Order: sequence, then C-alpha cells, then structure tokens
Amino acid sequence: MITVFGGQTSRSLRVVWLMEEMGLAYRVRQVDMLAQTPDAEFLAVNPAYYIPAIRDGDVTMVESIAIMEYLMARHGPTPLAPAATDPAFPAYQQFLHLGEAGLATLMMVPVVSRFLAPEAERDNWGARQSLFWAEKRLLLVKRQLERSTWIAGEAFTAADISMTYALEFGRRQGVITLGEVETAYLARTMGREAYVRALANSMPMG
Ligand SMILES: N[C@@H](CCC(=O)N[C@@H](CS)C(=O)NCC(=O)O)C(=O)O
Repeated sequence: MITVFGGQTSRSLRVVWLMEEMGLAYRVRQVDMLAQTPDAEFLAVNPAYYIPAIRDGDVTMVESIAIMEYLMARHGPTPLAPAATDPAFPAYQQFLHLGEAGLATLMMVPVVSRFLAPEAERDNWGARQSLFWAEKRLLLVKRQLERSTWIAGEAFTAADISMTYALEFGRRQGVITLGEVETAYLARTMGREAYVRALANSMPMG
C-alpha cells in the first residue's frame, strides 16, 4: 500500500489523482503544514518538510512530478504516460514539467507574498516578475488547448494532471485569470470521476 503525505489543496492531489486514474491502492496521510508543532513522522520522511511525499515499501520520494513519473514507471504501464515513440510524447514531456517548473512554482511567489509577507513587502518586484513569467508561459497552454482536447493531444495523460493543478491553483488564489479555452479545459479535467474521488479521498477526516 502506497502512503501519500499531503493535504486536499496541495500538490499531493496530483499524486492521488494519478493513483485513482491508475487504480492503485493507497492511503492519504494528512500533514498540517500550518500546525505550530512539526509532525515528527513526516519530518523523518522529508527533512525539508514540504508536501507531497510518498512511501512505497522501502522507497520514499518527494516532488509531485517526479513521484508521478516513478509511479507510472514502476506500477505501469499506463496510457497516462505516452511512449517515447508516440507523436504525443514531446508535448507530454513539455507540459508535464511546465505545469510545475514553469507555472505552479512561479505562481507560488506572488501567492505567498500576497498572503504571508509583511504588509510593506506584499507588492514586491520579485513577486510581480514571477507572475509576469508565469503569465507568459500560459500563452503556451492557451495555444496548445486551441489545437487539442487535452494538453498533449487527443488522449488524457499525466501532463493534464500536472497542468490542472497549476491552473486551478492560480485561479483559486486569484493571481491569474483564465480565458474561455482554459476554463473549458479545467471543466473537462476536473469533471473526471478519478479527480472527484481523489478530492474526496484527500479530505481531512473529522
Ligand atoms: N516542486 C514541489 C513543490 C512542493 C510545494 O511547494 N509544496 C507546498 C504545498 S503544495 C509546501 O509544502 N510548501 C511548504 C514548503 O515548501 O515549505 C512539488 O511539485 O512537489
């Protein structure tokens, strides 16, 4: 049984959603990142103390995209990861990583600045620039979604899981405004049964 350390609105949703799509057995171990006292069990899993992390037998891993790649490689094969020979493969690779490295990571800076920085430092150059870079990268997403149903072509893949988290995070936090194409795309991805189950299973109990 695979253990996912995470929480409902965190990037652990990517991992849980992927496992729902693949039909893998897992449990979600909630980590409250806002708790005053560090969670000792989780600290031993990830001394850098961020979510998500997984434990799969002797394996412990962090980084949501790397975890998805690991799960698909070790517990696949799965159509969620197109083969290198598949014409969809280059777009798949690009958007799988763009969802985190090019979007969610960059949007994190304006989001945390807005909510966590001291009042006088909320509107700062770094946060504005980071958002500007993310907005530029969104042009790639828009162009692709004007061409195809899913982000890597005509089949749903793990790149859609990566991308959905990034777009939904930016929209929920109010740092980006999505156009019609991206909004319709999110309705498609978030309407999947596996997504709905992943969300429910990521909810803290009680
Ligand atoms: N690139 C990492 C980012 C992980 C990340 O930023 N996680 C957030 C929650 S979604 C977190 O735990 N932040 C607290 C911290 O980094 O200290 C991934 O994709 O897993």
